Amino acid sequence: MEKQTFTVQGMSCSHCAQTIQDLLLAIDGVENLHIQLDNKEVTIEFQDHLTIEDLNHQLKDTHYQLSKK
Ligand SMILES: [Cu+2]
Repeated sequence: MEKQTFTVQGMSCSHCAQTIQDLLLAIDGVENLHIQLDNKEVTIEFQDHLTIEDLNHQLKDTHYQLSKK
């Protein structure tokens, strides 16, 4: 299990945060997450087989993007 914090580009309000949370939690292997809207960050607990590319693939139809801190 990995626990990593990413910067979230494009997240500006609680609606964004909810959308991002729903999309990321729908990924098989994402176990838990915590969004800090003020810092534009998300901390994600996920299975080792997942990469940041997998996480961003789930966001590909949105204007949100994760980047490593
Ligand atoms: Cu928003």
